[in-house]
Amino acid sequence: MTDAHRNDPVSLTRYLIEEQRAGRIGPDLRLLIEVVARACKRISIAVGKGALGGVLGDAGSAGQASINVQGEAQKKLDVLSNEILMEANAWGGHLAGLASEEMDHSQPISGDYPRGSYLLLFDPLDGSSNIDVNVSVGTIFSVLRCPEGVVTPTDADYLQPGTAQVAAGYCVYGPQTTLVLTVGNGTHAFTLDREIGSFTLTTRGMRIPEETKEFAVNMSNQRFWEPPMQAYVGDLLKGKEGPRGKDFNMRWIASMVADVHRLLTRGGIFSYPLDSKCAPKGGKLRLMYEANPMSFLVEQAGGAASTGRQRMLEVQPTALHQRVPVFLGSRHEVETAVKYHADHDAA
Ligand code: AHM
Ligand code: MG
Repeated sequence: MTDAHRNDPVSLTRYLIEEQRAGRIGPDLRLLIEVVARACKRISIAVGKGALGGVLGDAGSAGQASINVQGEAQKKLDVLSNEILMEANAWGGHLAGLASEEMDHSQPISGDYPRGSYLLLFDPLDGSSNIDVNVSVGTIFSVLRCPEGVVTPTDADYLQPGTAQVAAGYCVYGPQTTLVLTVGNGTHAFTLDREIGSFTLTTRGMRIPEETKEFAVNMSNQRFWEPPMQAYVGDLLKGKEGPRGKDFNMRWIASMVADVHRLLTRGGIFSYPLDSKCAPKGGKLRLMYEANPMSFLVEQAGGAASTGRQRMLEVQPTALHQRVPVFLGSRHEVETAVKYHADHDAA
């Protein structure tokens, strides 16, 4: 590269080509990420139109909201975002199958198209309770390898721990549309330049500060938490006068993508712990297309991610829509939360 071009803007395409030239990704993975990014642009446009696009409100017909496999009412934009991602990824030949928060089971790529060697999992529009009130929402995705020799993948082929991910990312639809991506070589942010319709690298190598004074949790669940979580947050709230010796600030957007984007930008701890309401399901957030991709991004930015009792990326999944407790963000703060759990369990 000549000096004249050293400071040129780096598009997502150029970033991916450079990763390919360096031997860190192959052409199929490059295509896969480009296709997901293109779908995110379409979702961003639909989200941005809001009421003008007729996309607000619940999906369903005759006054009956449609319900997804999780037992949650689907929004029109949940359904539309799922369709956009499904259609975009159907025909490129880079995937063997897809799985989504909005679909009961994974789907192999149709026999009408060539089948590739990757599996894509996604939450097409996370935080969808925020859509109608014009607060940031986002898409989360995770990429795995299809096991060797498998031609028509089933749900069981997706049950790989987070350490097996080859790429992960999210796209946040906020005041800016930002795609945050890792292919295992750092975590990088690309902002959508709406005038030219292209993602441009705006932060190379995001780093999460190890220490923080900010936490994110839904405090309304406090009385349902386990004792170690009660103790941990209780000590945060005691501030300077308490054992932590500093005052903490709290933020809760109720869109995991937006909350995680904040901690990747300026540090913090995000948690959705086990509580007595979600305990029968194992937690609130989904392991395979929420917790794992976010944990990969956070670890690649120098942070930590845990269930409170185990490194998130080492959890062996047992079901496609499995739920887990989540603690992720600034390394020392996550380690502190984990210690409260360990001390409680040891006692
Ligand atoms: P969703 O995938 O159905 O949108 O649910 C996940 C969301 C996360 O984005 C967010 O962190 C959490 O649910 C908010 O939960 P709560 O409404 O309990 O605060
Ligand atoms: Mg979600």
